[in-house]
Amino acid sequence: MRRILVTGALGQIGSELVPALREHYGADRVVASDVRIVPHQLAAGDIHEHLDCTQQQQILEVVRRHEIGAIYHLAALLSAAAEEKPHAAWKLNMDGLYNVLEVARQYRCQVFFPSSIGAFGPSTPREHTPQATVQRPTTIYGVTKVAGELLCDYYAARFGVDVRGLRLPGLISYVAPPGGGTTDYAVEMFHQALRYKHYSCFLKADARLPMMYMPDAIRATIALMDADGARLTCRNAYNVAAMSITPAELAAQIRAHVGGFAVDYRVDPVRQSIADSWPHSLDTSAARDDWGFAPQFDLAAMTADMLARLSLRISAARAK
Ligand code: VAH
Repeated sequence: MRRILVTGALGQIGSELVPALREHYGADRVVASDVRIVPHQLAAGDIHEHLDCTQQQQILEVVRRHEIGAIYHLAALLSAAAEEKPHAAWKLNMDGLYNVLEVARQYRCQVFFPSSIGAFGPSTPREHTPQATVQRPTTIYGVTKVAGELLCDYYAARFGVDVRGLRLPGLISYVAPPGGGTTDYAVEMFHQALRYKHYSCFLKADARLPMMYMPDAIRATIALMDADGARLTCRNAYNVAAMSITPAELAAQIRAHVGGFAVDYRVDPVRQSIADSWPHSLDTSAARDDWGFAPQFDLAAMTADMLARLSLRISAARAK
């Protein structure tokens, strides 16, 4: 079997997807890459490449060197960061994807593309958002995600590239810190609850968004890529989510474990306006029907697991 390349491997998803892929397929089958410098704590035998996805030749060289057969393309600027640097976001999110698809076309690689609920906009039905519906996002992040979905559809139809993708909700993880997202409040809330029993939230208390625990997102990603391609009716952009929550609801769940946890709301108008343009909840029936999407963590289970694992990490860090 040819190897797997993960771009953006040091990001929030990559930090958990790379270990999961190494466990699933074998450590020597997975090449992690990022534009950031190689982490010094690499385990022996883990393969890591420095890779700027805006440079197609660099991707070509890595694919040839390691005989890559599948590319999980995670390198991108997230919603809030993208609004600060829209031109850089277009370059990385679009040129990067175009370069990956071009290399995949030439070397017959399978491709994973992470779309997002950001691909929807204020004119999209917000409750139980359908798989096929209006997509007029008002953020540059969303524009790159809709354009990305269409570019992936084109490469699949025109060139036969086996590209698949998920419209990911906000993801909550205990491994990597979030970076530049609108849904990052959910991760920050857990860290602040354990460290300070207080959090100042940058979204309104009732800002409802689709969310999912990272282990469920990793399982869904691998399940989609392993699925029988003939069953994929949506291919590049399956709606997936495990819950629809607000900051106030998450805070109440955390408070059941962390007595006295207090939250105040210091709304960031930019990230609140992004959240206001996104769905409240998604229809995930296509993913369930086509390839058996079945998240295992609801809000209560995620909260308990996050707090338990984060507590261990914080204690271990303090012991150093
Ligand atoms: C963001 N975490 O907030 C990402 C994600 C659905 C949100 O795309 O930008």
